[in-house]
Amino acid sequence: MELSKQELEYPQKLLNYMDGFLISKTMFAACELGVFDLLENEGALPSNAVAERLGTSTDGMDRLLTACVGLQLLQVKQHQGEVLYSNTDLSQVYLTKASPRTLYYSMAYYSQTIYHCFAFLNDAVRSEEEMLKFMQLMNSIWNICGKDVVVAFDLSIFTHIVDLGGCTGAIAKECISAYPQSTVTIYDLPKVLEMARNHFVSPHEKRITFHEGDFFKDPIPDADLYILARIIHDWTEDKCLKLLNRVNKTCKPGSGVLLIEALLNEDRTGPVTAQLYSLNMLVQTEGKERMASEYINLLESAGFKDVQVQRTGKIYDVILGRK
Ligand code: ASE
Repeated sequence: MELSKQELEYPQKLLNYMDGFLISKTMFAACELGVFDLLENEGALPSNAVAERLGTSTDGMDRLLTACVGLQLLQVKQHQGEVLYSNTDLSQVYLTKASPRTLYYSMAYYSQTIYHCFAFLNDAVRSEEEMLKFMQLMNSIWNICGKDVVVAFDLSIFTHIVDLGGCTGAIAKECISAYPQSTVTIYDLPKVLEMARNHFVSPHEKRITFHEGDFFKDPIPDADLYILARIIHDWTEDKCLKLLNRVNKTCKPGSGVLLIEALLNEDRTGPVTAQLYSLNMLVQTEGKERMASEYINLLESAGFKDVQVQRTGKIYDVILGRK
């Protein structure tokens, strides 16, 4: 596209884009402070009256109202030496809460939610790098707790293990090191396994294999033990049951399922780490941390029996069920 000399000398469009968020935030502030609602109910008012009614500073409100005039969200008129502000037709119809055509709630959602999410836009766009950082986080805790969770029960009777949502293979490596007879398949989404192969699992590791799939829809390969490490805590009750039922269907009698999770105490007293992680699950996922009794119920509802719980004293504990 041809750019005029004028546009190149004075990049108006870029300046408008640069100020775009100042404009949004000004409109959101006026909405949320209740400027348009007040002027709708009271008619034209001077800025000090608006400030007083809305409990703001007079100087701040005067600047906000003036900016709204510039944005054509308010109009201004002089009356007996007083400067009076009132709504424009546009703000009356769309920015007052009570209007049948109101956009007030869109403005509030943008201001309170989307605006804050956009603070992380750069990271979201760099998604590959972000995913690697997340996988490194997922991997690193097993340096501390990995050994404990795989030896909490004697798993030597299970020779072929499938780690559902096995991610970087950290648990798979712990299993083959603790159980010399075992082989482990890391089951995860294709893009996760690509990262696992490129950054985490050596191709010389012949006892570890990969299986691409979505554990909610794709076939689950045969095994005598299924491990779900920090998987159940990501999901709602419905999805946990769906997943555990799928695992149960694939299991042969005698096969096992091992959940690795940060257990909450039954009496709600702690551990504080698990309580804090549960808040993080609220922020980052659909799930939550659960008590041992809740995991036992989930496993039994999905058809597992002989469910046993073993606490490790570290962050992550283990629950073993059998078909
Ligand atoms: C998940 C585990 C984690 C999903 C998102 C997550 C962790 C952080 N974000 O399955 C690891 C646990 N740590 C915390 C703070 O929750």
